[in-house]
Amino acid sequence: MFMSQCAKLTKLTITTKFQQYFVESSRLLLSFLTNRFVLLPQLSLPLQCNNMERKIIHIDMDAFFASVEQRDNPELRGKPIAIGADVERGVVATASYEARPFGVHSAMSMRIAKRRCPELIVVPGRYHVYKEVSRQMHDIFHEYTDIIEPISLDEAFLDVTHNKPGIGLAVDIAREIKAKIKDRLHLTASAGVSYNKFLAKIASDQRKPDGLCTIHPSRAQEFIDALRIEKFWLVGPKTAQTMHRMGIFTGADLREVSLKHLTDVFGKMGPVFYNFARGIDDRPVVVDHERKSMGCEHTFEHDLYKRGAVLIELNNTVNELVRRLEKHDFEGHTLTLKVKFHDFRQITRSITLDNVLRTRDDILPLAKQLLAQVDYRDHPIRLLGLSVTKSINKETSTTVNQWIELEIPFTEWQETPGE
Ligand code: DCP
Ligand code: MG
Repeated sequence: MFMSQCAKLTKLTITTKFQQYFVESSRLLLSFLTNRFVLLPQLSLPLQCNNMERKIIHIDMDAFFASVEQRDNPELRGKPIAIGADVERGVVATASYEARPFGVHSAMSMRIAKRRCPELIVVPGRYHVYKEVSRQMHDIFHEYTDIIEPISLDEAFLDVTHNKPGIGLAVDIAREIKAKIKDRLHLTASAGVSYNKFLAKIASDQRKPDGLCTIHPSRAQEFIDALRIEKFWLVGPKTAQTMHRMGIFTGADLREVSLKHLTDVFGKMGPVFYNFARGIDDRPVVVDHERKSMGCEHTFEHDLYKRGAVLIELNNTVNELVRRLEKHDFEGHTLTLKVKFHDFRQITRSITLDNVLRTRDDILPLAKQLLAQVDYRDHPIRLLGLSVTKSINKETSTTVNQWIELEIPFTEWQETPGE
């Protein structure tokens, strides 16, 4: 009953004193009676229910690709290894825990990784194997729930509020899942347990590797207050820098900032951060969350107009795109280049092929072809983006291998959570 009351309140636009009084009394009453709504935002803001009834688990495998390689090749065990191509422009997909103290990590150039760790063993990736392991992990998850949202090959959210074996405590399910992954797959996973996705995701990262961490509703606010802002989901290095400039270093600092201020600075992410600081994240665990496109984009510090510089950035963008495609096991048939010029004018160019686009060799030559269609001599480039789209829009596409111009919603490309 209180939940539905609260849902109604969410829709209220509070304009009169009477309404304010009514809402404030309801808030206090709800809070008093149920002790569940203590985190409701202040009156002047859109009210949101903080549903603490759900039981969410986030599972994230430890050093996934590297652990699979060490499992399958005993000679690699206990050694610093990096997965990726050992070529001039190779990039580290992931590093074993033995390599990490040297400062070797995902997305780093292999050249730098080898400089940091001269003993590093570079192992080429075997994606079909990782995909199979991922499938086996999902078989284990399905023993508990069918409400599973995969985030990448090695990561997923599970809603176990109503679970198949009827286990009361989510932490017991997480413990069982970890044990089954160890017994059957000979790999370790870390698990986070809480009442929403935001907190479960943070929890799984707390005690890596082989970790298990629960954030109980009664301790959530205390936990978030102490959390460093870099650890917040969706706070990447750039956002963290901006927050530092605003004097925000912890969750407690973030909670001090008004919704208006956060929205002014971070746009539509403002309310998200505002709610995260209060432990509020009512997004459901979404089954069959089928991605239609994946991409990445970069805004440059200085606008680019020299061909050499543009090509280098295009190459970097391709590398990053390929890493994302690998991580999420995603492939498609359409490649789209987005260019934003110094005057914020934006164009997109796309090409669609019969064969799938997945590797650097598939994508780089096409990206160069698309760039050749763009005249930037008198219009320096502010931003470059590339995306791969799964299915082609039959109405806008022309025949295979022909240029098409598409309006792709590039904002959809932003990576999720901590990726
Ligand atoms: N991956 C990738 N490129 C990246 C990041 C990751 O190809 N930039 C791949 C390799 C990882 C896998 O995705 O093994 C899972 O990514 P995670 O971020 O979960 O990293 P790991 O599982 O390797 O390590 P951790 O123990 O920190 O989760
Ligand atoms: Mg992982």
